[in-house]
Amino acid sequence: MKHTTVILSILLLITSCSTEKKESPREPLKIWYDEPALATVKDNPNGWKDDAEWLKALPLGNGSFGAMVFGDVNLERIQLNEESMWSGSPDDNDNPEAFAAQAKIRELLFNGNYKEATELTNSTQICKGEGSGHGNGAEVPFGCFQTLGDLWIDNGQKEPYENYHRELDLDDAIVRISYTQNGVNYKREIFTSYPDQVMIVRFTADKPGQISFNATMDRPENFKTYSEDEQLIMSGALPNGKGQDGLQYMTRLKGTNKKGALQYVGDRLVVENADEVTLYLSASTDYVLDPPNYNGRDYINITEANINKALAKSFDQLLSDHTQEYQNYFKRVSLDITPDPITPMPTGTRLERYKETKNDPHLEELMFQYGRYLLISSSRPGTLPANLQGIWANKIQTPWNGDYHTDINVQMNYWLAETTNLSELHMPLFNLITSLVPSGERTAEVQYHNSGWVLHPITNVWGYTSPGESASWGMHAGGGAWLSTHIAEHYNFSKDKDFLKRMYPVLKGSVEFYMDWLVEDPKTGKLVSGPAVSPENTFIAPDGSRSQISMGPAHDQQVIWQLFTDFLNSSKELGISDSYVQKVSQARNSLLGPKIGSDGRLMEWAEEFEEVEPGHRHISHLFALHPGNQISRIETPDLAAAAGKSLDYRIANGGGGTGWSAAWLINQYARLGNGDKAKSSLETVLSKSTAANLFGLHPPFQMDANFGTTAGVAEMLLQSHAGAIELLPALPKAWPTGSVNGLKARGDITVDMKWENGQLIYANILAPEEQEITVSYGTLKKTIQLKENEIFKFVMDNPN
Ligand code: FUC
Repeated sequence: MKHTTVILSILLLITSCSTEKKESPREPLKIWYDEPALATVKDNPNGWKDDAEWLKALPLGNGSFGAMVFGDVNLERIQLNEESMWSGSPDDNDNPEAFAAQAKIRELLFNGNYKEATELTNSTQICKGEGSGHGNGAEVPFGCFQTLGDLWIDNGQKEPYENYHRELDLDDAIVRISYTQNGVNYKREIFTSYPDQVMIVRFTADKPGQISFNATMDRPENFKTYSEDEQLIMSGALPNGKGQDGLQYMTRLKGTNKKGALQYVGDRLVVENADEVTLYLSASTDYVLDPPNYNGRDYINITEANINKALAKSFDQLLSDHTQEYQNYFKRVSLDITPDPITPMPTGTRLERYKETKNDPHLEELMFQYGRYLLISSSRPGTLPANLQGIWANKIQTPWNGDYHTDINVQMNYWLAETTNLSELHMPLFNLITSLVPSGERTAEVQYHNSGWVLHPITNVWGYTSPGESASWGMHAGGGAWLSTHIAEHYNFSKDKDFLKRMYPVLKGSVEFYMDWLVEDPKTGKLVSGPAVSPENTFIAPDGSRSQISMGPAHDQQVIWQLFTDFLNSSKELGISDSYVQKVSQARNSLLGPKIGSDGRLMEWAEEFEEVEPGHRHISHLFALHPGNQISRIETPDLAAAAGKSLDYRIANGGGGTGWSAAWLINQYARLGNGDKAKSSLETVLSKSTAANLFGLHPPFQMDANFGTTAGVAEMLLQSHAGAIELLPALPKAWPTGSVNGLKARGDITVDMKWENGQLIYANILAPEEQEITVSYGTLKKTIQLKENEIFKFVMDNPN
């Protein structure tokens, strides 16, 4: 923050510069190991089984291209991904029989006939066709995100090695490997460049003529590898799920050498006795996020042009362009939660030790920054959004098709985007949402005879918007509302009015669907959603049957409330106050709102049902607490207390166990101002749901836990959802001293903070535009006037 500073001292006047921020040298943000991930251990072909070695490999990515580097000495394996490597194709899964049964289902539900209503929902409301193939959709039209293949580099040696080190440096997004073999010190440096759209792999040695290897590329199916024009090419087509070829792809590999020989022989690149070798790899597909055909990218020429452009640059130039572009995102935020120096220890050992001690602030800092690293690596302007595995998948059948689950998972991927200062990286999600409108309109019309657009709990890159193939999880029409709330969040943080104008029709289209979808509960007169599930949870109905289907589950009610509220605020921002806005405002006021049950917990369903699984991983009825803002400890303390009881109860019953679920709890406890419980959920993520390479585990591997954890830590330190900017709202006792720079609050406000002995020392607050804001710290609340681009220094004097 290099701007003029305005200082306000709170409590006691202070002008001393002793509170000035001192830049202390930060610990290196490295994930490192003293042994390789073994490339010789084969992947389990079962997509649902994690591969322990793959989960030791180090991820690189430029938003669309991903690589997992094993760093094995004699056989290097770099597993490759391209974000659009999806089998399947666009398909019509909307069920024209659905509408006719809806009135009957609602009547049954209102009359308490859950068993019959559930049966009728199952037989009439689900999608037509095979849906997601029960999460195994590689061969059906839904399709599956899958591996691009592997680059294998075999040096033909068997001798022992020593001094082994491999690392991923989050500061520059480079993997470095070094070791000594036969008295030669070898090095590999690997990075994936966004500006140049290539992966670069450089091999060097400290003695001449020591680099020899055979390199090839393959994948489990649907490929051919050959050499052409002094390049190695792997290309093929994926099945479209209808018996034909679908997506086409190509990967090109080119090598350059200093001394020695380099040639292309059949499906191999052969290097002999070189001093240094650099490999350039570029991949693309014919996919375009453009319905209805989703194709037309000139992938053959694109890969060729990328390689040629990269060849024209020096290695140093490629490296510095990559580093600069990457650091422009990464360096915006720094976090330091301990004054203690780091004890050097390989990350795997550190993680194992954490499982015992639950105490390693450096690992927690690393995990926080890793989430940011992973978002930068899997989501950049112009790419597809990060999916269930970011962009990293090593199988043909990725769990749950590596799709976009819209009943928590893809939303969680983007919670950190705004708060951790990566707002531009949110854009791929909006491109996806916009692309879903045409098929979502068709689904709204065919399934429900409604206007607007709708989306259920899953989608893919082919515009899937129908319900899932089982009503128990698939009858969730709230996906569109939840996704649309991200539009307002992006605007709230960025204040980008052009964005809001552009996305307003999408937001309105979502509102239109729910305006038609809501019906009046004959007993209460309140507007309720249904037939609907509370994401993936099951209750015992009064008739003793087990069901997921009801009218007005809290989650739907809350996401719709949030959507309507966002729409009303957005309309105001854009100066729109027509009769439709009035109608939405009235509807919002008639919605069935959050209710507290007889046991003091926030109710998950409109009636007080017993849950089949009281520790269920989804905590969807607390959406209003986080990420929504209908409930807050300031505005609605009773509801917040009830939400707290629900959380505690879930945990007491074994909940919050899967990676993303525990990550959500960090955020929810942070919203409740309970830093110690938030920290305890962070401990759960790290000790139970984190792989050796710090990837989140459901299990299987799922990246939402990484993103949700980073968002949770940010939420512990800064909040702005309830009007005021809350400084250190949920600081745990375990982090008494620290600092954070570059976090974002709503209003395009950047905040740096420093604290000691658990007390805030100062906060530097900066906005690009003049505005009046309220800042709170504990019970202290101050209204302050921010001036354009001037740091407001909020100083606590003698906080103890
Ligand atoms: C939701 C969750 C599952 C899993 C899947 C990808 O269905 O209920 O736990 O995370 O998404």
